[in-house]
Amino acid sequence: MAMQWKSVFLVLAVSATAPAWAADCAVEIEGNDAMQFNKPTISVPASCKQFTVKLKHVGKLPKTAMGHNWVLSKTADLQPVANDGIAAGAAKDFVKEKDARVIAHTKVIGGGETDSVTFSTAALKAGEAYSYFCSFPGHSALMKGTLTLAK
Ligand SMILES: [Cu+2]
Repeated sequence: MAMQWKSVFLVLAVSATAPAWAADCAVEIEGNDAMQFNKPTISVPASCKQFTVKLKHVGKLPKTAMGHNWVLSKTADLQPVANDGIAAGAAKDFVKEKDARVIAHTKVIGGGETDSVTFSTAALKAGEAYSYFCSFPGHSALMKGTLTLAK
């Protein structure tokens, strides 16, 4: 009997620390060994002050061979940001240092690893076209999607 009451208390405690709105202000996206993301679009609810993207590499290859990151910019900036990222190199996670065009980015991860990034939605405008992509050399042609600020 005592054990049951403890379980009830634990459930209540966990619920209290995870408000219902949190699920809508976060998304998980997977990258794999076939150089693919598992989502073509991400919609950010306008009610979120902050938004979290959790990147999970579900493959097995190391980050030196099949590394993935998640980089967000305006769609018009995707190619130049990706080009500058390649020039920046692996030590900088293939993102140019202090690149103002980059709204948010994770680090580069390998198979079995995860990383996440939280950014302020104040950086996003309704009606603007945003794209996310992997800036590992050669990946952005396949690994990309669109992000929009929803109503
Ligand atoms: Cu990649």
